[in-house]
Amino acid sequence: MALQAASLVPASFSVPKEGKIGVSLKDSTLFGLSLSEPIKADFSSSALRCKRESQRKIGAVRAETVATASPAVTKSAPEGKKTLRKGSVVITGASSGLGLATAKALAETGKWHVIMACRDYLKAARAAKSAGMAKENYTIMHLDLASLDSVRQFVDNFKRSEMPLDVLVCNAAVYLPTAKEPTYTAEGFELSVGTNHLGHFLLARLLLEDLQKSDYPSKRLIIVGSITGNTNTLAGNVPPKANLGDLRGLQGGLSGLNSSAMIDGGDFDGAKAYKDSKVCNMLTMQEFHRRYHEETGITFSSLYPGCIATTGLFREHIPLFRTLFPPFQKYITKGFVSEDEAGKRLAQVAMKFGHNDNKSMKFSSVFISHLLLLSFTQVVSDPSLTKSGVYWSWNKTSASFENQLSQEASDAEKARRVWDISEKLVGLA
Ligand code: NDP
Ligand code: PMR
Repeated sequence: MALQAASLVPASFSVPKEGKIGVSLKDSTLFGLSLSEPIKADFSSSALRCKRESQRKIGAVRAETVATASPAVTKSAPEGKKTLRKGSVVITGASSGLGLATAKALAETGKWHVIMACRDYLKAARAAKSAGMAKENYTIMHLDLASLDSVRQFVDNFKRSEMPLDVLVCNAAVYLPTAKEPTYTAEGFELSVGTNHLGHFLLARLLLEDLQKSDYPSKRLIIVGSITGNTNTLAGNVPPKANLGDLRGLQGGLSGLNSSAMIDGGDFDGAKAYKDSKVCNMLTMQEFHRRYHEETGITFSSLYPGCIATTGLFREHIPLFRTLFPPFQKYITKGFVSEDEAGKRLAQVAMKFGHNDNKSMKFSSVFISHLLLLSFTQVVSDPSLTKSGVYWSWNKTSASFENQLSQEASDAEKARRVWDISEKLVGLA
């Protein structure tokens, strides 16, 4: 009940309290590495690719929320100077890790209002406070991706709030590498794929029309992917490898009853289920692009932000893993990236022209010369980040580049089938 009561409350209403190559990763295994097996050693290149509220409360939200449904660009008299309203971005799983860091990075610009779509209201409120986010820059709304009812409720609440939607970031995820048996979402889907893929699939589909309505200079749908779902990399070759097979498990509803809990129909493996879910995330982004980019002008992107080895994603892993994983990624693979840096990367993908959205309207010669200079130093986000249908990664100097997806993660026919089956599972078809 507390969550429901808090689900639509803007920040100002909150009560702030503040591989193994060849062996399974379960139990006592650490990095899943069996030294007897050869590793496809391309370290250098892989690092590179490497909830309802009364109308009264809704009225209060309208009154308190900075991001309103006013036109994106307004002329303020008397100078007739053009001003851009705040962008409005929904970020799932913004209560920790990458989602929180991204929310912080966007809120700090003063140009974005962040809707933190989180399952734990108090955790999100404390996180935003300790990140130093100013109350006028965010709203917390309840969303539990492991329940399709909750997803629908969130969408309903969001629409009632009449906030615009300019960017949707599908970031939340669970990773259950030590689970021996599958656990399930409210509707009975295996939890990792149910949360990471199916919850986001329904959310993105239901919010597509809101994105389409946006008059903001950039409207975007971003789905966080990962290197570990891409078998064209060393990291993606650490077993268990992602593999959606012929989708028989997904087709069967991932219920573990009459069908397998795994997409490919195999035995349950929590680490593989996560990696499979990431493949679904990356396929979904591309299928959105193929179906809707031209018609809607929405930019669809996925990304691998780097290995953020310190986040809560690894909370279910054995303690020794959690101790050794950050130094392993820092000093051995050199794929490590801090939460702050990863947040800036994702924020870059969310913002059209990075730090210079508003300035880009002023075509002074000073600005142009600065832009030319800065573009060489990557301080200005890469304008190519505006391209749709791309899986972004960053190199060691933190420059973004368009990365190659694995064969399976770029299989258009598989993407179409995952879309069609997912539609049925979430009740859209
Ligand atoms: P965290 O565990 O820190 O963040 C995950 C977020 O998802 C948390 O806010 C969590 O909420 C939320 N979440 C989990 N389940 C649900 C649910 N049912 N409904 C709503 N929210 C939920 O991990 P990261 O920040 O590392 O992960 C963020 C994204 O980055 C994921 O998509 C992950 O796959 C991706 N990624 C991470 C990498 C890494 O190295 N860490 C590398 C590549 C990709 P709560 O706080 O309540 O638990
Ligand atoms: Mg990996 C360049 C090498 C590289 C990179 C960038 C990652 C990222 N990993 C690399 C290599 C290796 N890892 C190697 C050689 C091993 C065997 C020793 C290894 C092992 C390993 C394990 C056991 N790595 C892991 C795990 C996990 O449990 C993490 C995982 O798969 O989560 C799904 C993980 C990760 N390695 C990464 C990244 C980014 C992760 C976790 C996050 C994710 O994909 O979302």
